Amino acid sequence: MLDLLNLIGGEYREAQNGTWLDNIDPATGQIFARIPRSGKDDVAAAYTAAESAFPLWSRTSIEKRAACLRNLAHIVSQNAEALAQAESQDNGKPLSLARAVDIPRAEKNLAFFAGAIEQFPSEAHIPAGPTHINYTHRKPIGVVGCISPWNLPLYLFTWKIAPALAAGNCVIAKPSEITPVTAWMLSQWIEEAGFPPGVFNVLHGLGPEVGQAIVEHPGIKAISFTGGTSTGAHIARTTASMFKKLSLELGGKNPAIIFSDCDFDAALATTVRSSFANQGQICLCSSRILIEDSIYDRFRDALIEKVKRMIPGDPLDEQTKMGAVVSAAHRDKIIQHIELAKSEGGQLLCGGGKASAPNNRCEDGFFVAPTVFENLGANCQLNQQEVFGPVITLQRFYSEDEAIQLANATEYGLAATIWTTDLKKAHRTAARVESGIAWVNCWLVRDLRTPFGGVKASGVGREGGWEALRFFTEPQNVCIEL
Ligand code: TXE
Repeated sequence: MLDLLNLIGGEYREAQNGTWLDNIDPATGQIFARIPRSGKDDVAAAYTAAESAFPLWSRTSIEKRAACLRNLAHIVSQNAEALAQAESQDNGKPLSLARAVDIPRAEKNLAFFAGAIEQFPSEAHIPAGPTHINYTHRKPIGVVGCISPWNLPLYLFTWKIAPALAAGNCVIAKPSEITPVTAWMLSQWIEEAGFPPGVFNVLHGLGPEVGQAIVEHPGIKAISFTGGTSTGAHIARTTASMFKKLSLELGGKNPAIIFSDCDFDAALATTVRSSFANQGQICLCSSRILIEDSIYDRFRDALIEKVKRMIPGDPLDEQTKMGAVVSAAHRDKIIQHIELAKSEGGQLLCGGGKASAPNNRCEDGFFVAPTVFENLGANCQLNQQEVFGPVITLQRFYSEDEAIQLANATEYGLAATIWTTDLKKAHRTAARVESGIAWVNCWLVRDLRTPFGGVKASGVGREGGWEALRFFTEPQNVCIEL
C-alpha cells in the first residue's frame, strides 16, 4: 500500500487531522494507495509557507524560474515510463495513451511555460508628441490555488502550475482525490528541480473539504480550476465577494458537424477518436455527432461498424485502446444517462451498458461499452447534459443553418469540430458556432500558444500562452511625465 503525503513548505506531511482516503485502481476495483484527507488546517499551513516564500520567488530572475521549470520537465521525461504506469493504474486509461499523450504533454507544459515567461512582453503606450509615457507592469499575484480534475491528471495539473510558477507566484495545488498519484510523484522532485521550499505546495483530499478551504482562504488571490460546471458555479459564488481572479475550465457537450462534402474517411476515423478517446472522459470529446442528411446513413453504419470493434481492455495491455472509466460512481452515473436516454425513446445502435471484464485481473473493474444513440431530439437529456463517458448521439441535419442551430442548442460552448472540404463553409461555420475552440478537419491539435477555454456554461477565462501568463499576473499601469 502506497501512502501519499502533502507537500507543505518543502516537507512531506500527513493531514493534520491524521485521516486518510482510499485510492482505487479503476481497472481492478482494488485499493492500492491512501491519500491524506486534508482540511482547513493544512491549507492554513500551506498558505503560511507559500506566503513566506513569495517575496523571494517573485523577485527571482525569470531565467532562474524558467530553469527550475525546465529541470522539472527534464525529470518528468526521465521518469516518463513510471509516470505513465502510475497514470494508467490511477485513472484506468490505456497505458499506451498515458505514454503517448498524458506524460509527454505534462513535460511539454512545463518546458513551454519556461520558454513563454522568457518571451512574455508587456505593453507600452506612447502618445504622439508625448508628454507622458505609460507602460504595463505585470506583477505576480501572490499565493494562488490550482485545482485540477481526474481525467488528464498530470497533463492538467502541470498545465495550471507551470504558468503560475513561471509568472512568479507561489502555488497551493490540489489534484483530484480520484487520481492523486502522479501529482504526488511530481511533488517529490520539486526540491531537485530547484524550487525553494514553500513555492510549490500540494495538498491532497476531497473537493468539498480541502478544495473548498483553498477557495475560501482570503489570502489566496486567484483560483485556476478545471472540473464540473456545477463545481465551477459553486466556486464562482463562494469567491464573488472576495473579488478573486478566477479561471474556470468546465464541461462540454461538444458537437462534431459532418457536412456531406467532408473527407469521409478522415471524418469517420477522427470522429471515432474524438468521441471515445480516454473513454470519452475529455472535456473536448465530441458527444453530439451532427451528420448531413445525404451521408447520414452511410456515415452512421460505418461508424457503428468501427465502434462495435472497440472492446474495452485491460489498461496495462499494450494493445488496449479503451480502458476503464475512472470510478464505480462515475460508471454508475454514465449508466444512468444511458438508461434515461432509452426511456426518452433513443434508438440504441451499440453498447448500452457495462462492458464485460477483459480478464480475471479486471473482473471488479469499471468498464462501460462504447455507446451510440440516434433518434433523440436536441432537447433530450442526453443531448443536453454532459455525460463525460463513452456515450454519443447522432443527429441528422438538412442545411448549414440547421447544423449551426443544433450545434448551439446547449448551455455549453467548449469545442466544436467541423468537417467539410469547402473552405468558405468552414470559415462561416467556425464563426457562427458558439465555442471557445473550433477544429476544422482535425481534433485535439493543440498549439500551446493558443487560447484555450469555453463560452457559456463551459467556463470563464482562457488558459494557454499569454492568456495564462496574463491570468497569473496583475497588470499595473505606470504613467510617467516626460
Ligand atoms: O468533478 P469536480 P467530478 C465534469 C464531468 C464529470 C463531472 C463531475 O461531467 O462527470 O464534472 O466530476 C475539486 N471546492 N468534469 O465530480 O467535483 C475536486 O476535488 C474546490 C469535467 O470529479 O468538479 C477536483 O480536484 N474544489 C472536467 C476538481 O474540483 C472542489 C473534468 C474537479 O472535481 C470542490 C472533470 C469545491 N467545493 C469533471 N468540489 C473537465 N472540464 O475537463 C470539488 N472540487
